[in-house]
Amino acid sequence: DVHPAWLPPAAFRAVGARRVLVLGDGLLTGTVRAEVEQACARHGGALEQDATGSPGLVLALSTAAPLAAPSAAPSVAAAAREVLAGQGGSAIGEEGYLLARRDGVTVVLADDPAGLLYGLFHVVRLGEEAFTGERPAEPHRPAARRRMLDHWDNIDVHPVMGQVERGYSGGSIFWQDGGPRGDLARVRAYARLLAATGVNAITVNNVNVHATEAHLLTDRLGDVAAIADEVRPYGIRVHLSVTFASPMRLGGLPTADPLDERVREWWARTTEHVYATIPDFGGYVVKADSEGQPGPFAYGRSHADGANTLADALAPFGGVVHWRAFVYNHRQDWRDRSTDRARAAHDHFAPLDGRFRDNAILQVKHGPMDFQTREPVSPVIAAMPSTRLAVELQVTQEYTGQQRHVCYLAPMWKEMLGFGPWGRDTDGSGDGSGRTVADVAAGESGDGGGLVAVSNVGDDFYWTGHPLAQANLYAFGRLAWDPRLEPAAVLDEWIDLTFAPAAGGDPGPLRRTLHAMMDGSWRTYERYTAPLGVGFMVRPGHHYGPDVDGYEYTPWGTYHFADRDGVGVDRTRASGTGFTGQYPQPWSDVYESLGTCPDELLLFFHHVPYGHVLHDGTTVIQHIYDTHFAGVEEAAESRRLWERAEPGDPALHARVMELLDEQLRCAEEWRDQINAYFFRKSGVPDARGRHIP
Ligand code: BDP
Repeated sequence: DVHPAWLPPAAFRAVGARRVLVLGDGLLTGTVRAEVEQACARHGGALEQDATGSPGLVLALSTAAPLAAPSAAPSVAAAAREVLAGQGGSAIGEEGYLLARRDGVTVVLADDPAGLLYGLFHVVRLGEEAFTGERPAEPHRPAARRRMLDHWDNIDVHPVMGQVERGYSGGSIFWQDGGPRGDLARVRAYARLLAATGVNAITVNNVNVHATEAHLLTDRLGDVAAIADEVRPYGIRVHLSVTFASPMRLGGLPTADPLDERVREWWARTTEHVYATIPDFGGYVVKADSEGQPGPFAYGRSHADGANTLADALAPFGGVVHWRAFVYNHRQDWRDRSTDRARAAHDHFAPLDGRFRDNAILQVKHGPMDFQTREPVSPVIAAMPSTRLAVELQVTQEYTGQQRHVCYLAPMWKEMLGFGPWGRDTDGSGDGSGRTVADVAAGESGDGGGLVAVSNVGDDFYWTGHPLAQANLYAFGRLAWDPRLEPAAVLDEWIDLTFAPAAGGDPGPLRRTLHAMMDGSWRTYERYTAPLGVGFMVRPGHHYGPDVDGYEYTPWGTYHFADRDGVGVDRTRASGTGFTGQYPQPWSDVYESLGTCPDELLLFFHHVPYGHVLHDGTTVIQHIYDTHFAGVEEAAESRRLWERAEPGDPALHARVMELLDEQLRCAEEWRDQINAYFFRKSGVPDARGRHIP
C-alpha cells in the first residue's frame, strides 16, 4: 500500500482513452505495451494488435518492420514514417525520442526501447494536450547518459544512523531485518516512478559500507540481482557501493593495495562473477579515505591508483566506477586556523586530472563543503577538464529540513547547474567557453559523469515522509534529463500529475497554493537558518534544529568563527586559507574581494565585523535579524495557506498540516537562537526593536 505519487492511474487518462499502436521488440517495449494496455483497460481505449487499424497514438521503434517496409502497413504508420523521413536519416540517439503529431496521430519514435518508454511518459505528462492540433517533430534526448540516485541504505539497522543513513522516510525499500525485503513490489513501483522522471541508475546500499553490506559484492550478490530484475523493465541499472578494503574483508588477502597484483586480480575475478550474475550491472561507487572509510592512502597510493584498479576490473564489461571526491580530514585540529575543509577535494583531486581511466567517474559534491543550504559551486568542477565528472546533489534533506520542512530544492540545483565556472559575460552570453556546471556533468555529447543524487525515499506511505518532498525527487530526475528546465515549470508538471486527477482535472487553486508555498521555500529555509552562506550551526550528529556552536570546537572543519567583533570564515588569498585561489577567474577575484563577493556567500568567504554593510545597504547584524524574522513569517504564511488548501486527499492534507506545525515551531527556534546568539555576541540591538530572547 503506497501513495501513487506522480503516477496515479488517472494520469494515464488521455493515453488510455486512445487506440494505441506499439511497434517493436525488446524488454522495455514490452513495458510500454503493458503500461498502455493497463491504461486502456481503465480508460476505454485499446492496444492495437497490428498495424492495420487507425490509432490515435503510435509508439514505434525506428527499426520496427512496418516503418522499415512501407508497404507492410500503408495507412497506419504513415504519419510515423513521415516523421522519421523528416529526420533525414540521422539517429534519434540512445534513450532519445521524437515526438510529433500529424493528421490526427500522435507519434513517438525511438531508436531504442528506453526512448519509447521516456516518450510514453512524455505523452502522459502532456495529457490531452498531446492529442490536439499538429506538432512538428521535436527531438528529445537526455543531457547526460547517467542519471543516478544513491541510496544510503543499510541492510542491518546501524546503531547510530539507523536503516537509512540520513533517511527521513522510514525504513529502506530494499532491506529489512538484516536481509532483502521479501516483497519487492515497492521496488518495482519505485523504478516506474523513476523512469517517468528520467532516472536510469540506482545504487542500492550506503556509501559507508558496513560489515554486512560489504557482502553484497560476493555471497549476497543474489540480493542485488533480485533488485536488478525488478528495475530492469524500467530501464534502470543497479550499481553497488563497495568498500575499498573488499579484497581483505571478503577475499582474505593481507592487503588492499591497488597496485598489488593479487588485489587487482581479486577485483577482476570478483567483477567477472558480478557480471555473470547481473549482465547489465552498472558499476561500483566508492567512498575512500573519507570519514573513516579505508582507501589508497594507507598504501601510499593516489586516488587515481585506487579508482583505476576498480575501473580496470569493470572495463571489459562496460561498467563504471563512481569514485567520490568527498575526501577530507574529519579529525583536524580545530585550533589551527590554517586548515580548511573547503579546500580538501581540490587539494586532493585537481593534481590527478588526466590520470583517471575513461570508465572512472569522479563524483563531486556540488559544493566544497557538504550539502549546505547555500554553498558556492565546488572549484573541483572547473579544475579537471580531462576527467569525467559527475555532480552529486542531496535530494534527502539532511541540511534542508529533513523532510519535516517544506524545501523545494530545484531552484538551488538550477542555480548551481546554470553556474558558469569560468565566468559569464554581463549580457549572459557566457565567457570564452560559455560552459556551465550542467555542461561539465553532461560532458561532450552526453558522455560525462552526469548527475547523481542521494535519494530521499523510504518505506513511508508517501515515499518521502513529507508528501511535498516528492517534488524534489521528481525534479531531480527531470533536471538530470534536462538541466534547462525551469523549477516552476517542473513543479507544475508534478502538481498536475499528482493532484489534477483528484482535483477533478483542474488543480488551479491548489496550484497557486503550492507555488506560493514551494517556489521560494529554499530561500525561506535559508532565511531562518545559518546566515549568509556560513553553513552548519546545526545540532551535531543528527543535524536537525539549531545549535550555533554545536560544531565550533570539534575537529570536523565546519566553523563560523563568531566572536564579539564579527563572524565568517576568511578564505581569501590575502589573509585567509587561500581557498578563493582554487577558482579560475573571474570567480577567484570576485570571491576574494569584499566589494564583489555576493552577499549570500559573504560569510563563506570572509570574516567581517557585524557592522559590515551588505550590497543592499543593511549591516550584517541587521540582516541576520531581518531574515530570521522574515523567514518565520514566511513559514507561518505557508501554514496558513495550506490550512485552506484542498488537495482532494484528507490524509495527505493532515500529514502536511502536522509537518507545517513542526516547521513553524522549528523555524521559531532557529530564529530565536540565532538572533539571541548574535545579539549577545555583538551587543547590537535590532534596529526595529523586535523581541530577541
Ligand atoms: C554527510 C553525511 C554523512 C555521509 C557523508 C557522505 O552527514 O552521513 O556519510 O555526507 O557524503 O553529509 O559520505
